[in-house]
Amino acid sequence: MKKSARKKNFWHWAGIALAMAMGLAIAGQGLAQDRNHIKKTAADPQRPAYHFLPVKNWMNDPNGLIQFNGDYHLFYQYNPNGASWANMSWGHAKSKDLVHWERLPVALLPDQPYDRYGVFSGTAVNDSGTAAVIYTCISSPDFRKEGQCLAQSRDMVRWEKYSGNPVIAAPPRGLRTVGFRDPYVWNQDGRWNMVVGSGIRDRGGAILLYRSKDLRVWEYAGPVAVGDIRKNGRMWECPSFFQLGKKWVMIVSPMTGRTIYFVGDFKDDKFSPDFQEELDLGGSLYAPQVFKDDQGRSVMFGWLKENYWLASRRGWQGVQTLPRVLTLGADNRLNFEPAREVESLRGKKFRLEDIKAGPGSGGVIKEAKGDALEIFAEIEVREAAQAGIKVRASPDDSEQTLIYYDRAGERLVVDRSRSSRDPAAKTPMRSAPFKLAEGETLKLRIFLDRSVVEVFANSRVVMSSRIYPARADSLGLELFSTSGTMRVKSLDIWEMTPIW
Ligand code: DQQ
Repeated sequence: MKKSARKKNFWHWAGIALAMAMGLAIAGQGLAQDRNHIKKTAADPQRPAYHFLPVKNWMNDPNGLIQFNGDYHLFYQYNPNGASWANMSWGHAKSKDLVHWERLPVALLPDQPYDRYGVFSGTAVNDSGTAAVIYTCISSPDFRKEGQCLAQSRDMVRWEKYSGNPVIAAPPRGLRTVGFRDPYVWNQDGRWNMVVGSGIRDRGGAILLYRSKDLRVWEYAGPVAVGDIRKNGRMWECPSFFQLGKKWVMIVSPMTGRTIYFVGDFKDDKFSPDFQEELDLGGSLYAPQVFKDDQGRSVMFGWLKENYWLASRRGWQGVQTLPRVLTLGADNRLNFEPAREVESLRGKKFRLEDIKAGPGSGGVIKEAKGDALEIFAEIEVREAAQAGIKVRASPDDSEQTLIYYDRAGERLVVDRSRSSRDPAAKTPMRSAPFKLAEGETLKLRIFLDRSVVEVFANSRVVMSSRIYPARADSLGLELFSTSGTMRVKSLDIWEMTPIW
Protein backbone atom coordinates (compact mmCIF):
# COMPACT_ATOMS: atom_id res chain seq x y z
CA MET A 1 0.00 0.00 0.00
CA LYS A 2 1.29 3.46 -0.84
CA LYS A 3 2.22 5.76 2.05
CA SER A 4 -0.55 8.27 1.17
CA ALA A 5 -3.14 5.47 1.02
CA ARG A 6 -1.94 4.10 4.38
CA LYS A 7 -2.25 7.59 5.85
CA LYS A 8 -5.77 7.98 4.43
CA ASN A 9 -6.70 4.57 5.80
CA PHE A 10 -5.37 5.50 9.25
CA TRP A 11 -7.47 8.69 9.38
CA HIS A 12 -10.51 6.81 8.10
CA TRP A 13 -10.33 4.22 10.92
CA ALA A 14 -9.30 6.82 13.50
CA GLY A 15 -12.42 8.82 12.53
CA ILE A 16 -14.66 5.78 12.92
CA ALA A 17 -13.09 4.90 16.31
CA LEU A 18 -13.54 8.48 17.52
CA ALA A 19 -17.16 8.57 16.36
CA MET A 20 -17.83 5.24 18.10
CA ALA A 21 -16.17 6.41 21.31
CA MET A 22 -18.20 9.63 21.21
CA GLY A 23 -21.36 7.67 20.49
CA LEU A 24 -20.69 5.36 23.44
CA ALA A 25 -19.92 8.33 25.69
CA ILE A 26 -23.18 10.05 24.69
CA ALA A 27 -25.16 6.82 25.05
CA GLY A 28 -23.46 6.23 28.43
CA GLN A 29 -24.40 9.71 29.52
CA GLY A 30 -27.96 9.05 28.35
CA LEU A 31 -28.11 5.81 30.32
CA ALA A 32 -26.70 7.48 33.44
CA GLN A 33 -29.29 10.24 33.09
CA ASP A 34 -32.00 7.61 32.62
CA ARG A 35 -30.81 5.75 35.74
CA ASN A 36 -30.92 8.98 37.74
CA HIS A 37 -34.34 9.70 36.43
CA ILE A 38 -35.57 6.20 37.29
CA LYS A 39 -34.25 6.60 40.86
CA LYS A 40 -35.98 9.94 41.20
CA THR A 41 -39.28 8.74 39.79
CA ALA A 42 -39.35 5.42 41.71
CA ALA A 43 -40.53 7.47 44.66
CA ASP A 44 -43.23 9.16 42.56
CA PRO A 45 -46.50 7.76 43.96
CA GLN A 46 -48.33 8.45 40.67
CA ARG A 47 -45.93 6.50 38.48
CA PRO A 48 -47.28 3.07 37.49
CA ALA A 49 -45.19 0.03 38.40
CA TYR A 50 -46.47 -2.62 35.97
CA HIS A 51 -47.94 -0.68 33.05
CA PHE A 52 -45.76 0.41 30.14
CA LEU A 53 -44.37 3.91 30.08
CA PRO A 54 -41.09 5.43 28.91
CA VAL A 55 -38.34 6.36 31.37
CA LYS A 56 -39.32 9.98 31.09
CA ASN A 57 -41.12 12.55 28.92
CA TRP A 58 -44.41 12.60 27.08
CA MET A 59 -46.12 9.55 25.54
CA ASN A 60 -49.49 9.28 23.80
CA ASP A 61 -50.94 6.86 21.21
CA PRO A 62 -49.67 3.31 20.82
CA ASN A 63 -48.32 2.89 17.27
CA GLY A 64 -47.07 0.09 15.03
CA LEU A 65 -48.16 -2.79 17.26
CA ILE A 66 -46.81 -5.99 15.76
CA GLN A 67 -45.40 -9.39 16.62
CA PHE A 68 -42.29 -9.72 14.49
CA ASN A 69 -39.91 -12.71 14.62
CA GLY A 70 -41.57 -13.74 17.85
CA ASP A 71 -41.14 -10.44 19.71
CA TYR A 72 -43.97 -8.06 20.43
CA HIS A 73 -43.19 -4.48 19.46
CA LEU A 74 -44.85 -1.43 20.86
CA PHE A 75 -44.11 1.93 19.29
CA TYR A 76 -45.69 5.04 20.68
CA GLN A 77 -46.09 8.76 20.10
CA TYR A 78 -43.23 10.26 22.06
CA ASN A 79 -41.58 13.59 22.75
CA PRO A 80 -37.86 12.85 23.25
CA ASN A 81 -37.28 16.33 24.64
CA GLY A 82 -39.93 16.96 27.23
CA ALA A 83 -43.00 16.03 29.20
CA SER A 84 -45.55 17.84 27.04
CA TRP A 85 -46.89 17.06 23.56
CA ALA A 86 -44.29 18.23 20.98
CA ASN A 87 -41.61 16.87 18.58
CA MET A 88 -43.72 13.83 17.78
CA SER A 89 -41.50 10.80 17.24
CA TRP A 90 -41.93 7.04 17.56
CA GLY A 91 -40.63 5.66 20.85
CA HIS A 92 -40.07 1.91 20.85
CA ALA A 93 -40.11 -1.08 23.19
CA LYS A 94 -40.22 -4.84 22.73
CA SER A 95 -41.45 -7.75 24.77
CA LYS A 96 -41.62 -11.54 24.73
CA ASP A 97 -44.90 -11.65 26.62
CA LEU A 98 -46.77 -8.33 26.19
CA VAL A 99 -46.06 -7.53 29.83
CA HIS A 100 -42.31 -7.22 30.47
CA TRP A 101 -40.85 -4.57 28.18
CA GLU A 102 -37.38 -3.69 27.03
CA ARG A 103 -37.09 -0.05 26.11
CA LEU A 104 -35.30 0.53 22.79
CA PRO A 105 -33.90 3.65 21.10
CA VAL A 106 -36.36 6.03 19.48
CA ALA A 107 -37.26 4.47 16.12
CA LEU A 108 -38.40 7.48 14.06
CA LEU A 109 -37.61 11.15 14.54
CA PRO A 110 -39.10 14.10 12.65
CA ASP A 111 -35.94 14.68 10.61
CA GLN A 112 -37.03 14.89 6.97
CA PRO A 113 -38.61 17.79 5.06
CA TYR A 114 -41.81 15.75 4.69
CA ASP A 115 -42.11 14.89 8.40
CA ARG A 116 -40.18 17.61 10.20
CA TYR A 117 -43.26 18.79 12.10
CA GLY A 118 -44.22 15.35 13.29
CA VAL A 119 -43.99 11.62 12.89
CA PHE A 120 -47.62 10.98 13.83
CA SER A 121 -49.48 7.75 14.45
CA GLY A 122 -49.55 4.69 12.19
CA THR A 123 -49.18 0.93 11.99
CA ALA A 124 -46.56 -1.74 11.31
CA VAL A 125 -46.76 -4.72 8.96
CA ASN A 126 -44.57 -7.64 8.00
CA ASP A 127 -43.71 -7.25 4.31
CA SER A 128 -42.28 -10.71 3.48
CA GLY A 129 -39.73 -10.59 6.27
CA THR A 130 -39.10 -6.86 6.27
CA ALA A 131 -40.82 -4.75 8.87
CA ALA A 132 -42.59 -1.73 7.41
CA VAL A 133 -44.28 1.11 9.21
CA ILE A 134 -46.71 3.53 7.64
CA TYR A 135 -47.18 6.73 9.56
CA THR A 136 -48.57 10.20 9.11
CA CYS A 137 -45.84 12.65 8.14
CA ILE A 138 -46.48 16.28 8.99
CA SER A 139 -44.81 18.91 6.84
CA SER A 140 -46.24 22.23 8.02
CA PRO A 141 -45.92 23.98 11.37
CA ASP A 142 -49.71 24.22 11.75
CA PHE A 143 -49.84 20.37 11.39
CA ARG A 144 -52.29 20.73 8.49
CA LYS A 145 -50.12 19.24 5.78
CA GLU A 146 -50.64 15.57 6.49
CA GLY A 147 -49.33 12.83 4.23
CA GLN A 148 -48.68 9.13 4.71
CA CYS A 149 -45.09 7.89 4.76
CA LEU A 150 -43.23 4.59 4.77
CA ALA A 151 -40.16 3.38 6.68
CA GLN A 152 -38.60 -0.05 6.73
CA SER A 153 -36.30 -2.14 8.87
CA ARG A 154 -34.83 -5.62 8.91
CA ASP A 155 -33.79 -5.64 12.56
CA MET A 156 -36.50 -3.37 14.03
CA VAL A 157 -33.80 -1.03 15.35
CA ARG A 158 -32.42 0.76 12.29
CA TRP A 159 -35.24 2.34 10.31
CA GLU A 160 -34.87 3.65 6.81
CA LYS A 161 -37.41 6.11 5.53
CA TYR A 162 -38.46 5.44 1.94
CA SER A 163 -36.82 7.77 -0.57
CA GLY A 164 -40.12 8.24 -2.42
CA ASN A 165 -41.93 9.58 0.67
CA PRO A 166 -44.67 10.61 1.11
CA VAL A 167 -46.40 7.58 -0.40
CA ILE A 168 -49.67 9.52 -0.17
CA ALA A 169 -49.04 13.25 -0.30
CA ALA A 170 -52.49 14.63 0.47
CA PRO A 171 -56.15 13.66 0.95
CA PRO A 172 -58.13 12.67 -2.16
CA ARG A 173 -58.98 15.56 -4.46
CA GLY A 174 -62.55 16.66 -4.59
CA LEU A 175 -63.31 15.56 -1.04
CA ARG A 176 -63.75 18.33 1.53
CA THR A 177 -61.80 16.59 4.24
CA VAL A 178 -61.13 17.52 7.86
CA GLY A 179 -57.83 15.89 8.81
CA PHE A 180 -56.06 13.00 7.13
CA ARG A 181 -54.04 10.85 9.47
CA ASP A 182 -53.26 7.65 11.35
CA PRO A 183 -53.04 4.97 8.62
CA TYR A 184 -54.03 1.44 9.63
CA VAL A 185 -52.67 -1.14 7.20
CA TRP A 186 -53.35 -4.85 6.75
CA ASN A 187 -52.85 -7.48 4.11
CA GLN A 188 -55.81 -9.29 2.62
CA ASP A 189 -55.62 -11.83 -0.19
CA GLY A 190 -52.15 -10.60 -1.11
CA ARG A 191 -53.16 -6.93 -1.35
CA TRP A 192 -52.36 -4.14 1.05
CA ASN A 193 -55.29 -2.20 2.43
CA MET A 194 -55.01 1.07 4.31
CA VAL A 195 -57.66 3.04 6.12
CA VAL A 196 -56.93 6.63 7.10
CA GLY A 197 -58.75 8.69 9.72
CA SER A 198 -60.48 11.77 8.34
CA GLY A 199 -63.73 13.71 8.27
CA ILE A 200 -65.96 15.15 5.57
CA ARG A 201 -66.79 18.79 6.16
CA ASP A 202 -70.30 19.31 7.59
CA ARG A 203 -71.02 15.58 7.45
CA GLY A 204 -68.86 13.92 10.07
CA GLY A 205 -65.96 11.57 10.76
CA ALA A 206 -64.83 9.45 7.82
CA ILE A 207 -62.51 6.56 7.17
CA LEU A 208 -60.84 6.54 3.76
CA LEU A 209 -59.76 3.34 2.06
CA TYR A 210 -56.64 2.83 -0.09
CA ARG A 211 -55.14 -0.19 -1.81
CA SER A 212 -51.62 -1.09 -2.88
CA LYS A 213 -49.54 -3.96 -4.21
CA ASP A 214 -46.25 -2.82 -2.75
CA LEU A 215 -46.89 -0.32 0.10
CA ARG A 216 -45.48 2.42 -2.14
CA VAL A 217 -48.11 3.16 -4.77
CA TRP A 218 -51.56 3.58 -3.30
CA GLU A 219 -54.91 3.92 -5.00
CA TYR A 220 -57.84 5.60 -3.36
CA ALA A 221 -60.90 3.32 -3.11
CA GLY A 222 -63.39 5.71 -1.50
CA PRO A 223 -64.70 6.35 1.99
CA VAL A 224 -65.29 3.04 3.69
CA ALA A 225 -67.38 4.66 6.44
CA VAL A 226 -68.84 8.12 7.09
CA GLY A 227 -70.27 9.13 10.46
CA ASP A 228 -72.83 11.64 11.59
CA ILE A 229 -71.46 14.92 12.85
CA ARG A 230 -74.23 15.19 15.49
CA LYS A 231 -73.65 11.71 16.90
CA ASN A 232 -69.98 10.95 16.62
CA GLY A 233 -67.87 13.97 15.81
CA ARG A 234 -66.42 15.83 12.83
CA MET A 235 -63.18 13.90 12.46
CA TRP A 236 -62.11 10.38 13.38
CA GLU A 237 -58.55 9.70 14.51
CA CYS A 238 -56.63 6.46 14.89
CA PRO A 239 -58.84 3.88 13.18
CA SER A 240 -58.38 0.18 13.84
CA PHE A 241 -60.33 -1.94 11.36
CA PHE A 242 -60.22 -5.72 11.64
CA GLN A 243 -62.17 -8.92 11.32
CA LEU A 244 -63.45 -10.77 14.38
CA GLY A 245 -65.13 -14.04 13.44
CA LYS A 246 -67.56 -13.23 10.64
CA LYS A 247 -67.87 -9.57 11.58
CA TRP A 248 -65.72 -6.48 11.10
CA VAL A 249 -64.92 -4.09 13.91
CA MET A 250 -64.02 -0.44 13.45
CA ILE A 251 -62.60 1.52 16.38
CA VAL A 252 -62.18 5.28 16.05
CA SER A 253 -61.29 8.17 18.33
CA PRO A 254 -63.52 11.14 17.44
CA MET A 255 -61.44 13.93 19.02
CA THR A 256 -63.95 14.42 21.80
CA GLY A 257 -61.94 12.47 24.33
CA ARG A 258 -64.13 9.41 23.64
CA THR A 259 -63.37 6.24 21.76
CA ILE A 260 -66.15 4.41 19.95
CA TYR A 261 -66.51 1.20 18.02
CA PHE A 262 -68.81 -0.22 15.40
CA VAL A 263 -69.45 -3.87 14.51
CA GLY A 264 -70.76 -4.67 11.08
CA ASP A 265 -70.04 -6.06 7.64
CA PHE A 266 -67.42 -5.07 5.13
CA LYS A 267 -68.40 -5.73 1.53
CA ASP A 268 -67.59 -4.03 -1.79
CA ASP A 269 -65.31 -1.53 -0.05
CA LYS A 270 -68.10 -0.33 2.25
CA PHE A 271 -68.44 -0.92 5.95
CA SER A 272 -72.06 -1.20 7.14
CA PRO A 273 -72.16 -1.00 10.92
CA ASP A 274 -74.96 -2.70 12.86
CA PHE A 275 -74.51 -0.36 15.84
CA GLN A 276 -72.18 2.04 17.60
CA GLU A 277 -70.91 1.68 21.16
CA GLU A 278 -68.50 3.42 23.53
CA LEU A 279 -65.31 1.41 23.93
CA ASP A 280 -64.31 2.51 27.42
CA LEU A 281 -66.07 5.16 29.46
CA GLY A 282 -63.49 5.37 32.26
CA GLY A 283 -62.52 8.87 31.12
CA SER A 284 -58.87 8.23 30.32
CA LEU A 285 -58.55 5.97 27.27
CA TYR A 286 -57.87 7.40 23.83
CA ALA A 287 -56.42 6.37 20.46
CA PRO A 288 -56.23 2.60 21.04
CA GLN A 289 -54.78 0.29 18.40
CA VAL A 290 -55.53 -3.40 17.76
CA PHE A 291 -53.24 -5.96 16.16
CA LYS A 292 -53.41 -9.72 15.53
CA ASP A 293 -50.72 -11.78 17.18
CA ASP A 294 -49.32 -15.20 16.19
CA GLN A 295 -51.95 -16.91 18.32
CA GLY A 296 -54.69 -15.17 16.33
CA ARG A 297 -55.67 -12.94 19.22
CA SER A 298 -56.87 -9.39 18.59
CA VAL A 299 -54.84 -7.48 21.15
CA MET A 300 -55.41 -3.84 22.03
CA PHE A 301 -53.29 -1.23 23.74
CA GLY A 302 -54.50 2.30 24.39
CA TRP A 303 -53.19 5.56 25.69
CA LEU A 304 -54.28 6.40 29.24
CA LYS A 305 -54.23 10.19 29.35
CA GLU A 306 -53.49 12.13 32.46
CA ASN A 307 -56.35 13.76 34.33
CA TYR A 308 -53.95 15.85 36.38
CA TRP A 309 -53.17 19.49 35.68
CA LEU A 310 -49.66 19.45 37.02
CA ALA A 311 -48.60 16.21 35.36
CA SER A 312 -45.91 17.76 33.13
CA ARG A 313 -44.00 18.89 36.23
CA ARG A 314 -43.35 15.27 37.19
CA GLY A 315 -41.23 14.83 34.04
CA TRP A 316 -43.52 12.26 32.44
CA GLN A 317 -47.06 11.98 31.10
CA GLY A 318 -49.05 9.12 29.63
CA VAL A 319 -49.31 5.37 30.26
CA GLN A 320 -50.37 2.43 28.06
CA THR A 321 -53.20 0.12 29.12
CA LEU A 322 -52.50 -3.49 29.93
CA PRO A 323 -52.78 -5.65 26.80
CA ARG A 324 -56.47 -6.40 26.22
CA VAL A 325 -57.80 -9.28 24.19
CA LEU A 326 -60.93 -8.44 22.20
CA THR A 327 -63.56 -11.01 21.27
CA LEU A 328 -67.18 -10.80 20.15
CA GLY A 329 -69.90 -11.69 22.63
CA ALA A 330 -73.09 -13.50 21.70
CA ASP A 331 -74.76 -10.14 21.02
CA ASN A 332 -71.89 -9.10 18.74
CA ARG A 333 -70.73 -6.53 21.30
CA LEU A 334 -67.03 -6.46 22.10
CA ASN A 335 -65.83 -8.43 25.09
CA PHE A 336 -62.59 -7.54 26.85
CA GLU A 337 -60.12 -9.56 28.90
CA PRO A 338 -56.63 -8.69 30.00
CA ALA A 339 -54.18 -10.93 28.09
CA ARG A 340 -53.53 -14.02 30.22
CA GLU A 341 -49.80 -13.13 30.33
CA VAL A 342 -50.76 -10.39 32.81
CA GLU A 343 -51.23 -13.19 35.38
CA SER A 344 -47.46 -13.69 35.39
CA LEU A 345 -47.25 -10.47 37.40
CA ARG A 346 -49.26 -11.90 40.26
CA GLY A 347 -47.27 -12.08 43.50
CA LYS A 348 -48.42 -12.64 47.06
CA LYS A 349 -52.06 -13.70 47.16
CA PHE A 350 -54.84 -13.20 49.63
CA ARG A 351 -58.27 -14.89 49.42
CA LEU A 352 -61.57 -14.57 51.22
CA GLU A 353 -64.74 -16.54 50.61
CA ASP A 354 -68.39 -16.21 51.39
CA ILE A 355 -68.62 -12.82 53.07
CA LYS A 356 -71.86 -10.98 53.71
CA ALA A 357 -71.34 -7.27 53.64
CA GLY A 358 -73.98 -4.64 54.23
CA PRO A 359 -73.92 -0.88 54.49
CA GLY A 360 -71.45 -0.02 57.25
CA SER A 361 -70.71 -3.62 58.27
CA GLY A 362 -68.28 -6.38 57.49
CA GLY A 363 -66.58 -4.70 54.59
CA VAL A 364 -63.15 -3.58 55.68
CA ILE A 365 -60.41 -5.86 54.38
CA LYS A 366 -57.76 -5.67 57.04
CA GLU A 367 -55.47 -8.31 55.60
CA ALA A 368 -54.64 -6.63 52.30
CA LYS A 369 -54.03 -3.16 50.98
CA GLY A 370 -51.94 -1.41 48.38
CA ASP A 371 -51.63 0.64 45.21
CA ALA A 372 -50.31 -2.06 42.85
CA LEU A 373 -52.85 -4.87 43.07
CA GLU A 374 -55.05 -7.12 41.01
CA ILE A 375 -58.43 -7.74 42.63
CA PHE A 376 -61.01 -10.26 41.51
CA ALA A 377 -64.35 -10.24 43.27
CA GLU A 378 -67.37 -12.39 42.49
CA ILE A 379 -70.44 -10.83 44.06
CA GLU A 380 -74.09 -11.76 44.43
CA VAL A 381 -75.65 -8.33 44.41
CA ARG A 382 -78.90 -9.51 46.14
CA GLU A 383 -80.77 -6.61 47.80
CA ALA A 384 -77.92 -4.11 47.53
CA ALA A 385 -78.66 -1.03 45.44
CA GLN A 386 -74.95 -0.54 44.81
CA ALA A 387 -72.45 -3.37 45.18
CA GLY A 388 -68.71 -3.33 44.70
CA ILE A 389 -65.48 -2.37 46.33
CA LYS A 390 -63.80 0.72 47.70
CA VAL A 391 -60.12 1.06 46.81
CA ARG A 392 -57.28 3.46 47.61
CA ALA A 393 -59.09 4.54 50.79
CA SER A 394 -57.33 6.56 53.44
CA PRO A 395 -57.94 5.45 57.06
CA ASP A 396 -60.35 8.35 57.60
CA ASP A 397 -62.01 7.84 54.18
CA SER A 398 -61.21 11.40 53.12
CA GLU A 399 -59.72 9.84 49.98
CA GLN A 400 -61.43 6.87 48.35
CA THR A 401 -62.39 5.49 44.96
CA LEU A 402 -65.58 3.46 44.60
CA ILE A 403 -66.07 0.82 41.94
CA TYR A 404 -69.55 -0.64 41.92
CA TYR A 405 -72.59 -1.91 40.08
CA ASP A 406 -75.59 0.41 40.28
CA ARG A 407 -78.56 -1.94 40.09
CA ALA A 408 -81.35 0.57 39.45
CA GLY A 409 -79.29 2.71 37.09
CA GLU A 410 -77.93 -0.41 35.33
CA ARG A 411 -74.45 1.03 35.25
CA LEU A 412 -70.90 0.25 36.22
CA VAL A 413 -69.54 3.18 38.20
CA VAL A 414 -66.00 4.34 38.93
CA ASP A 415 -66.54 7.14 41.41
CA ARG A 416 -63.37 9.20 41.44
CA SER A 417 -64.99 12.28 42.92
CA ARG A 418 -63.20 11.67 46.24
CA SER A 419 -60.10 9.93 44.85
CA SER A 420 -57.83 12.83 45.67
CA ARG A 421 -57.85 15.92 47.82
CA ASP A 422 -55.26 17.46 45.48
CA PRO A 423 -57.09 20.17 43.47
CA ALA A 424 -54.84 19.47 40.46
CA ALA A 425 -56.56 16.10 40.01
CA LYS A 426 -59.46 16.43 37.55
CA THR A 427 -61.22 13.16 38.21
CA PRO A 428 -65.00 13.30 38.12
CA MET A 429 -67.21 10.27 38.56
CA ARG A 430 -67.51 8.02 35.52
CA SER A 431 -70.04 5.36 34.61
CA ALA A 432 -70.93 3.02 31.75
CA PRO A 433 -74.12 1.16 30.81
CA PHE A 434 -73.95 -2.33 32.29
CA LYS A 435 -76.72 -4.75 33.21
CA LEU A 436 -76.49 -8.03 35.03
CA ALA A 437 -78.83 -10.74 33.78
CA GLU A 438 -81.23 -12.43 36.19
CA GLY A 439 -79.16 -14.54 38.58
CA GLU A 440 -75.84 -13.43 37.10
CA THR A 441 -73.08 -12.63 39.60
CA LEU A 442 -71.01 -9.48 39.32
CA LYS A 443 -67.45 -10.35 38.36
CA LEU A 444 -65.16 -7.41 38.93
CA ARG A 445 -61.55 -7.64 37.86
CA ILE A 446 -59.66 -4.56 38.93
CA PHE A 447 -56.10 -3.52 38.30
CA LEU A 448 -54.70 -0.83 40.55
CA ASP A 449 -51.36 0.59 39.55
CA ARG A 450 -50.67 3.84 41.39
CA SER A 451 -52.45 6.44 39.20
CA VAL A 452 -54.07 3.77 36.97
CA VAL A 453 -57.31 1.89 37.61
CA GLU A 454 -58.53 -0.58 35.00
CA VAL A 455 -61.85 -2.28 35.71
CA PHE A 456 -63.28 -5.23 33.78
CA ALA A 457 -66.88 -6.18 34.62
CA ASN A 458 -68.02 -9.65 33.50
CA SER A 459 -65.70 -9.22 30.48
CA ARG A 460 -68.41 -7.08 28.88
CA VAL A 461 -67.50 -3.61 30.05
CA VAL A 462 -64.11 -2.09 30.66
CA MET A 463 -63.36 1.25 32.26
CA SER A 464 -59.88 2.76 32.43
CA SER A 465 -59.39 5.66 34.77
CA ARG A 466 -56.61 7.68 36.26
CA ILE A 467 -56.66 8.69 39.93
CA TYR A 468 -54.19 10.72 41.97
CA PRO A 469 -54.57 10.10 45.70
CA ALA A 470 -52.46 12.63 47.58
CA ARG A 471 -52.08 10.74 50.85
CA ALA A 472 -49.44 8.05 51.22
CA ASP A 473 -51.83 6.01 53.35
CA SER A 474 -54.65 5.91 50.77
CA LEU A 475 -54.16 2.19 50.30
CA GLY A 476 -57.18 0.65 52.01
CA LEU A 477 -59.77 -1.74 50.57
CA GLU A 478 -63.34 -2.25 51.65
CA LEU A 479 -66.27 -4.20 50.31
CA PHE A 480 -68.95 -1.69 49.52
CA SER A 481 -72.73 -1.84 49.29
CA THR A 482 -75.70 0.44 49.91
CA SER A 483 -79.32 -0.19 50.97
CA GLY A 484 -78.99 -3.92 51.48
CA THR A 485 -76.64 -6.82 51.94
CA MET A 486 -74.59 -8.42 49.20
CA ARG A 487 -72.73 -11.72 49.29
CA VAL A 488 -69.16 -11.85 48.13
CA LYS A 489 -68.69 -15.43 46.93
CA SER A 490 -64.96 -14.96 46.62
CA LEU A 491 -62.39 -12.22 46.75
CA ASP A 492 -58.86 -12.71 45.45
CA ILE A 493 -56.20 -10.05 45.78
CA TRP A 494 -52.71 -10.27 44.38
CA GLU A 495 -49.81 -7.93 44.94
CA MET A 496 -48.50 -7.17 41.48
CA THR A 497 -44.82 -7.43 40.65
CA PRO A 498 -43.25 -4.24 39.31
CA ILE A 499 -41.84 -4.58 35.80
CA TRP A 500 -39.33 -1.75 36.14
N1 DQQ B 1 -52.17 11.71 18.12
C1 DQQ B 1 -51.26 11.76 17.04
C2 DQQ B 1 -52.10 11.85 15.81
C3 DQQ B 1 -53.40 11.31 16.27
C4 DQQ B 1 -53.52 11.83 17.65
C5 DQQ B 1 -50.35 12.92 17.23
C6 DQQ B 1 -54.49 11.08 18.51
O1 DQQ B 1 -51.55 11.08 14.77
O2 DQQ B 1 -54.45 11.70 15.43
O3 DQQ B 1 -49.60 12.77 18.40
O4 DQQ B 1 -54.16 11.18 19.87
